[in-house]
Amino acid sequence: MRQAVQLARRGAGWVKTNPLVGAVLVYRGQIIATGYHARFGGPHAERRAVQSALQRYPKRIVQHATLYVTLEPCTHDGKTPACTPWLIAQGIKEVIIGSRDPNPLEHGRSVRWLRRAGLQVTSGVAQTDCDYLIRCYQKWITTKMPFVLGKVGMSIDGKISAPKHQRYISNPAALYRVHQLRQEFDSLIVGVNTIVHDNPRLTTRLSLHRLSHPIKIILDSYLRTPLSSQAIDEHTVMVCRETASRQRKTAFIKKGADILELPVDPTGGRLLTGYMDMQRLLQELGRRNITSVIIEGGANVFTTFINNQAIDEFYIFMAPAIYGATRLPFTYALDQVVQLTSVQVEQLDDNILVRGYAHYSSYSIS
Ligand code: AOF
Ligand code: ZN
Repeated sequence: MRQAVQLARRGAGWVKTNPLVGAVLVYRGQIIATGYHARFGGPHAERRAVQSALQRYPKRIVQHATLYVTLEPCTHDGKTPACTPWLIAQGIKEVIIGSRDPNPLEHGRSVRWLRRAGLQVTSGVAQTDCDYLIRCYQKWITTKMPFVLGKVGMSIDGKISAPKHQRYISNPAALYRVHQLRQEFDSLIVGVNTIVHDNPRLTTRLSLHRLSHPIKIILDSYLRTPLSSQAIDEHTVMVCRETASRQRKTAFIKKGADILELPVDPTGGRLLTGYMDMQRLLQELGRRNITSVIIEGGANVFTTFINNQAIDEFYIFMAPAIYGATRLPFTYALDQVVQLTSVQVEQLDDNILVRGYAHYSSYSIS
């Protein structure tokens, strides 16, 4: 199953809004075929694995092999015909499943169907890894809002802006990891201040290909972003208030960028990003088939999203440096306390990555 998870990752950047899925076919302890979902609208992982085995082995062997698949096979016809009846028709006898499909059209249906047809089915194998693989898909298919990952590069004392002479806080190993994340995610969000101060390109610098460019979303209530910023192109969405200048809106449209206007948050002054409504933003992004987003900062954006309980997972990269009080902190005053769970700690040369799911509770002074 672990091998199937690794295979599934190869679909990253290619399959949205579908899940990443991998499959492995094992006969007498040997892997005889593998498959993964490689492209949106393309054949599913389990079908590719079984088809590739059928091309090379007698049907009898394939039928007595065990199919490992990270996600339960589908039962409905979508862009491709349903896999469950096809697997039954091929005479497969044993299926081992990682995750249940969170798609409301599925969710356990195939397990019941396969069992009724006499197949031996085990589910929940390596489920933590398989669930992690589909966390973005899971959020989007059940809420129609994107999965939100907060990516923070900080010093040991929690500062996210480096002193002038230093270009990057994080080391090359950590930066590589960030570019891998950008390859996997549909979009990223930054605040206008980050654009003004750092003028980042916000591209994935791995020479990996993907089906479509990651969408760069810039939160900029009054469209203060300089038109010459490197991040502005036809893959950029400028998020602003309805009241932002019409002239500026037109200028960004001429540069190929999209404009997304947001109303003011009804809860009022809690929000720092020009009082724009972040829940509305996520709903709007979900409606545009964006299943995942990385929040890249800065402090205003992190604070706003945390106070809205809107970050699902944190990736916090810590560099061995102490910058002191004159540098920008990761957050301003919070009215939520964040606790990370399912925490993983990784050492990346001299940097440390701490990652985990976010759980929120109100800040109360007692
Ligand atoms: C995938 N890849 O390997 C598996 C999926 O429109 P379709 O035919 O591609 O169906 C998409 C649905 O199929 C998806 O939402 C999920 O419920 C199920 N399983 N999807 O893209 C796969 N096994
Ligand atoms: Zn399928």
